Amino acid sequence: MAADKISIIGVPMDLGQTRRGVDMGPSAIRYAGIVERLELLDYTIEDSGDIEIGKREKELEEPLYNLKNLKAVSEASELLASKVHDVINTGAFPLVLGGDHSIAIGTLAGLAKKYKNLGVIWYDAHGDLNTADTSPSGNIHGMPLAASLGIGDPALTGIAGITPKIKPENVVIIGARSLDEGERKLIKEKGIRVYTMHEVDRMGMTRIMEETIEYLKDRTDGVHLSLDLDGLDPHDAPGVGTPVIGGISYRESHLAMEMLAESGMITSAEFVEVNPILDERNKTASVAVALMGSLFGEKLL
Ligand code: HAR
Ligand code: MN
Ligand code: MN
Ligand code: MN
Repeated sequence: MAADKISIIGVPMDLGQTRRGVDMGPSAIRYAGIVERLELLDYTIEDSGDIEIGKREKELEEPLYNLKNLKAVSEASELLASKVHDVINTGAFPLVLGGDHSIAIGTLAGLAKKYKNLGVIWYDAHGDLNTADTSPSGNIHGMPLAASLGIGDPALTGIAGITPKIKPENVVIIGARSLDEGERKLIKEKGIRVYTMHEVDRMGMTRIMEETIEYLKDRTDGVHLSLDLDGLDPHDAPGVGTPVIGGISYRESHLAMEMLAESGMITSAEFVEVNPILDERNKTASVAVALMGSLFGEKLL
């Protein structure tokens, strides 16, 4: 990895969706042993604790035009953006633990202050490319990739005073199998590179990662991994709020992380949507920790 110090930022965010429990994701991942696991790999680990998240808006006050908890999500995003930027400035690798996927808005905002050509690997069953106009749910965790591309409400696209944070040609989505109509349209319109589950089946993870690494290598000045645990099959990662059958396996995911580790190109990462309330004996948090182990260079032999 690019740094020998890793700084963990917990984001107990659950306001980007409506199921309770995903705010306990950072605790579940710590309980599953993330700090100890990465220390074994000879990194210096700093756990910066959790950032503060505001309150859920009352049903009566919401939604502000199909954007649930917009104000609180927007405020938390600003806070996370400055935290991430502070971490980068110390030279450490920012490792962000969610929380629902709306936190990516803040993470990418913080990264955009430094990286002008940031690459993003979006490992997810979903595209997260909705806006208030296209979202079937009004849940902001279905919108962070659109917001980071500068598409959507200014309260989400304008975090940290930079719009957009990333360019469509620097994004690679892997594992998609649940895309809404508006998301499909946007993918075609913007020419975003997507490896759906069809490609995972057909090409295999090895070729997908080889292509992804080759594609991002020369065009970017840093690469962020945004890993939504629902990208994995619910059999391997049951503790997520919006499971979709037919996902990426545990082994394929390890392979992907190992190839990213070998590439040395990842400069920041976030692991999101771990919900211990919906989990089976903290299995999903443990899977997240195992994948982080591989991402940071753990080897079997
Ligand atoms: N696409 C749907 C929506 O916008 C479902 C999004 C589910 N989201 C996540 N993020 N877990 O990947 O509501
Ligand atoms: Mn997601
Ligand atoms: Mn998802
Ligand atoms: Mn492994």
